[in-house]
Amino acid sequence: MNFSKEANQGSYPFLLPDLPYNKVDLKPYYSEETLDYHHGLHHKAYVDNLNNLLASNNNLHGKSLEEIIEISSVDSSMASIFNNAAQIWNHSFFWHSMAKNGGGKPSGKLLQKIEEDFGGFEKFVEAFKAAGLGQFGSGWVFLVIDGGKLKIVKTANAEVPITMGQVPIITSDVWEHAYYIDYRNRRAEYLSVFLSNLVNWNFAERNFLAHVSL
Ligand code: MN3
Repeated sequence: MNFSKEANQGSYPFLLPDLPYNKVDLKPYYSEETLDYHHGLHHKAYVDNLNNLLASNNNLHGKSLEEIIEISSVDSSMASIFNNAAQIWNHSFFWHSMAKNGGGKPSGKLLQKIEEDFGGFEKFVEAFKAAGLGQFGSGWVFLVIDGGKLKIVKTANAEVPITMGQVPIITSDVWEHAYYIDYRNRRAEYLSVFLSNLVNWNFAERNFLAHVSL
């Protein structure tokens, strides 16, 4: 998937990738303060933790982030490595899932496929919000391709759809740290604004077309 190159994730030691926009670009929907904490502290902590966990794990040096996620996802003794690696992947994917002047509707083949698989764009919007709101506790809501169909999946904690054979198209972070500074406990409002004003449909279209043209 070309997302790895875009996020420039490399291998051990992993670096905190830059945001794909300036920290003021998502205002007033997603504040600079939230990005300072969420990217500069939360995402960075996952990178530091993973590097510390891998320091004595020579056999994982040189592996890509996706390879580390795959290997650790099936070995319960590697749960800490999985959690931190998957959270790095999820956050990098999430930053790209938002854009300045985002929101609205996708176009072309992706819009057509959303209408086909959800029975209309508005039905997709409602289903995405309901899944994000219905995730009890921390987690993520994703639009994915699964077996040729677009689906909405919610994952708990660090879980990431790439370990389930699904192709992520877009995601929203529903951990409280993702929205508490700007929206307090109003997760529904955050999800609604995410879809109206933040979601990066250009990124979603690239992910969708890269997959369907294979
Ligand atoms: Mn987060």
